[in-house]
Amino acid sequence: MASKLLVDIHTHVYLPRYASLLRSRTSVPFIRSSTSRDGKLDERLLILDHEPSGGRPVGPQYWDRDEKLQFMDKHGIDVSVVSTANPWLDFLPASQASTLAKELNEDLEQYCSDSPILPNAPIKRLYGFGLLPLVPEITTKSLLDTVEQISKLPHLRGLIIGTQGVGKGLDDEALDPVWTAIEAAGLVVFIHPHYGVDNKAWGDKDNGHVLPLALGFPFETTIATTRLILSGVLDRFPSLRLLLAHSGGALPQLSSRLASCIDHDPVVASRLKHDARYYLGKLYLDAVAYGPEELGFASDVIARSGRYQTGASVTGPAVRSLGSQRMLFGTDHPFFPPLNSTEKWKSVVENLDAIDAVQGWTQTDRDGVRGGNAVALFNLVG
Ligand code: 5CU
Repeated sequence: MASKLLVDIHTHVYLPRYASLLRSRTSVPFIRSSTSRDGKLDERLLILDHEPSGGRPVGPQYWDRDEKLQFMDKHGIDVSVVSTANPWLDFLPASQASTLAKELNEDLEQYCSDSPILPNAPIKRLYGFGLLPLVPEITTKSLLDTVEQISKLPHLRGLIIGTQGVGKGLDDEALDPVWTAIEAAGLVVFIHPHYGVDNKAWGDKDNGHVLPLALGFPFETTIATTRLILSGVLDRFPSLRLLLAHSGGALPQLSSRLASCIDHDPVVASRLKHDARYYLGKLYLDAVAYGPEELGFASDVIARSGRYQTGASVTGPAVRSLGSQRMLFGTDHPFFPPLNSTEKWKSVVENLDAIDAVQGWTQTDRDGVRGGNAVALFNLVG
């Protein structure tokens, strides 16, 4: 039964405590509240730089658990592994981030543990990724205490992190004790973007949020993960389980170029234990790519990395199947709501259709990407 579940591993929440914090602020990130002439509360979310037209409408779908469950029911999603949405605690001073991380982890545990049990499987409908207070000047002790807290909360199966680390990115050696603790606890690390790349790259035309979200977000993940690989994190922590948002951004497309640049660079050539493509095969990617060709390509790249792990070349139809085992369905809810009222969200339907249409994936592979891989990765057995 469990292998046929539809599991959404990329789905966000602003827990009520976090939404209250955003309401109490007047600069990004914040929620701006006003009352319209007919007396209705109008709330707008401003989390990115240059939010167009005074922010985006937000409502209970961002914080209310019943709304999450209704969204899941509408789209046939059995289980969601929910994470706090960006920008997490990045903008807070260390002491506040430390306290709030602990509180939000408890809140998320409650959010999940009070959720219904699936009718035909002894598992809950909601699990979660906890938060670490990854901000400058935080103590290592605070980070380690929070990893320990998350590992003891039964419905939290991983943690979500941005790309900043404690201010110097994910290739900062100061994070080594944290990777050690996460690896030992067996928690999945979901790497998610928020900052994009330098806004100057987007030019002067008003393209709304298209460029920062379509390109900036995935490029940020690509750069952060590449830096992490280059710094040898995956050599020092070979059992670390990293899940990349948006199918790893441009990393699958660029991994052979990366390998070649490393081979030709006197500073880096001897630093890593393996060819760069080896590390691709250690990653997990969400299947939030919206197209079957992109999913197929990413799965090929991941499978091909087996060649660099075992020396054996993987060929034929088995390649795609192998790669599919590291890809997991996601929706990005509550972001990307439909602009016009529709029964189902296009962003969800497209991602599901893409999984169905990847050439060379068998039904078993599709079932894995839809949920079986998540059941295994997050140990969703009860
Ligand atoms: O639309 C957006 O701004 C976002 C966001 O901020 N975070 C995310 O995960 N998806 C879309």
